[in-house]
Amino acid sequence: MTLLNTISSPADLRKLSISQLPQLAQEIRESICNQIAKSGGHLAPNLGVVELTIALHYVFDFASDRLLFDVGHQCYPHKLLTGRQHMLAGLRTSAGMSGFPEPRESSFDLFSVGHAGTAISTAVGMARGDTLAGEAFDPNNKPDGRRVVTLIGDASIVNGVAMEGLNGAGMLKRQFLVILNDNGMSISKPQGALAAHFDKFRLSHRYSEFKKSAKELLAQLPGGQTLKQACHYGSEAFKHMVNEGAWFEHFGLVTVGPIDGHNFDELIPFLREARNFDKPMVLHVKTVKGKGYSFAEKDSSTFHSPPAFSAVSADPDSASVEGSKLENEGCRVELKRDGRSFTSAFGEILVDMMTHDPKIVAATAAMPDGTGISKPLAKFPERTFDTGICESHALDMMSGLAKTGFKPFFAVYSTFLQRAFDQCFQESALQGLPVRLCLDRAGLVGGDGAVHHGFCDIALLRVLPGAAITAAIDEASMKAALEFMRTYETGLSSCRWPRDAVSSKLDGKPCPPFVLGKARCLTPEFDIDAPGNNGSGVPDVAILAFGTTAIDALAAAEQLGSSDNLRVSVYEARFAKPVDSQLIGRLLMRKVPIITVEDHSVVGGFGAAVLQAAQSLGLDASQVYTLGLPDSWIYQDSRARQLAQVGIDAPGIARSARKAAANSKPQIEVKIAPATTIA
Ligand SMILES: Cc1ncc(C[n+]2csc(CCOP(=O)(O)OP(=O)(O)O)c2C)c(N)n1
Repeated sequence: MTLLNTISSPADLRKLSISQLPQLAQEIRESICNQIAKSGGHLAPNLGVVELTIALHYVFDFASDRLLFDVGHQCYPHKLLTGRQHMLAGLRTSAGMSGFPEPRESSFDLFSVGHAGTAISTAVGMARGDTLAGEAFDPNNKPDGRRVVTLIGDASIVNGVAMEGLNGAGMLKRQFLVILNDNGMSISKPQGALAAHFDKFRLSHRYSEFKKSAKELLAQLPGGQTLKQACHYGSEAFKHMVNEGAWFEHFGLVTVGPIDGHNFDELIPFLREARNFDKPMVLHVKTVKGKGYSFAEKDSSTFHSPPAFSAVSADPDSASVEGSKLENEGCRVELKRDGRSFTSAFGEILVDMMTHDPKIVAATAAMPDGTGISKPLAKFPERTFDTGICESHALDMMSGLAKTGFKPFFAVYSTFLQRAFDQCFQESALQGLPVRLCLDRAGLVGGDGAVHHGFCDIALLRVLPGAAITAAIDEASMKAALEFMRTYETGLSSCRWPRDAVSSKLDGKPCPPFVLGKARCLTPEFDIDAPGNNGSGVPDVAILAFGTTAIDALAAAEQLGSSDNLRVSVYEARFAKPVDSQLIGRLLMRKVPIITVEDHSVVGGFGAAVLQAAQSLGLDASQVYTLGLPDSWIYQDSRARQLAQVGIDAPGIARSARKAAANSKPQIEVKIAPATTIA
């Protein structure tokens, strides 16, 4: 029986002695490491906060106190301590635990989160709520009242939303603890002036002196004395513990530390004092990202959120060393990857474009590897920018670059573009400035689940006058779309692609250039626009697919052709704005039912645009069927299972096409209007 097995709630943890906690930390690390090796998941961030999380649950009672995680990718130890060990084996699948805080799983998780910067503000809200409800901790009147703690990383705290949170936190007149988990890393190297400031601070003598003397200083505190009392009495100990002049003090937050986040003998006494401090405070904790697993410590970027991996012996003759420890001398780690990703293809295409066009500039907001921008960053460092977790700033900066005549490409996950929507509207679209958005992880993202799906970028961008919204279906079409965007100078443009491998299905087939508002037929035998096609090639159903669902639609069409003898035409829609109204008009006038498919919400997406086009053409919009993400949340699972769940994989599209063909009105002879007469 391990110590971890004895813990079904934090109350069990508090029965352990402090001297048992290092062993518990070791067991938690091993469980997490072994699981992530099988399923993938956030490794380095979780290994770095094991002691900190144990100490927090040891000192606070989060059955009543409030614990809010920022980003939330470091919540695995918390989940293991709050009754969810049995869910670890199903990590990031529908059968197990989400990789982010998830209130559906446990009342110990207060918000579903995955976007950086939010925790301080939600914590301020809960602190204010608890105070209004008379439930807040008050040293004199309610010593058992609720405390509020928020845990945020050094790269997330520079985010504008976090700054707004700090600005609000400094106004609180009650206990409020912000723990700054400073590991000196974002996913890759943190960016910006504040990161440089933290960096200097870490290396200062003050820190090491402080570390040496922290225990001694604590010992000087008279027994049972709180920080507040210490402050009041102005003891020497407190003066040393408080980092006077710290940056956060300007927000009105007392700043303490930094302290060693892996040392229980420091953490627990500090947290006990902080627990009773009745003013807003930042406790600066220094941790090592990936702590305890040498591969992750040495390369915390790769091991931030690796896919499944195995540790194999460097000596090919010896057996695999996969096992509980995952770490034997001389072994190396192999990550399990599935083929060439869109991300990788994008990085190479952009480097090529930048080589030929010196006006192109590129940016990422803290995701150089995740978006493929690390390639241009290495080749063209003077024209490629990493803004840190500052999406709004990045978009505005790109608008500024566009204003000075450059051609900005901003690579961002679809889900994080949401942070910069206002800037898309005002600084780019309204000015007619051509900022190009390269949207990675658009659509269902798999294991990261609801907090990361790129489900609404089309809906957001469609409302912006002048925007050109495209999607890629494979590497060739990505290249063509990006080239179109390079020359689209009149407004904002975007191209989206999923977290997936690029398909090779159309390799070797010519990929025509993107022309504004024009779809491409992928099934020439049933192309309604084919010259001389006056009936024989008219399909039973047309599938207009936006993005990679076109590849699945092709598979569905092939299947329906052989199993049901149905003639299905498939179009790579290419543009969600403007949609190909002429094509829509010609199909509907011939009574060909249209199925739209997109890896995006059906609300406000590509299908909605097709419906609107049909309606404004005065045609029968009831023959347009929209497939996409339903108006409900999709939780963590593999991307393939998520696509099947919502019916936009090949079998799902085939089912819908069969139904649409069965429902369609009998074909009647109609006079086809020449394409040019359709508005
Ligand atoms: C708004 C937003 N942009 C980007 C990300 C992607 N992201 C996830 S974790 C992370 C780095 C966070 O660094 P830090 O806060 O220091 O925590 P650590 O991972 O080092 O523990 C980034 C950029 C995000 N979650 N939210």
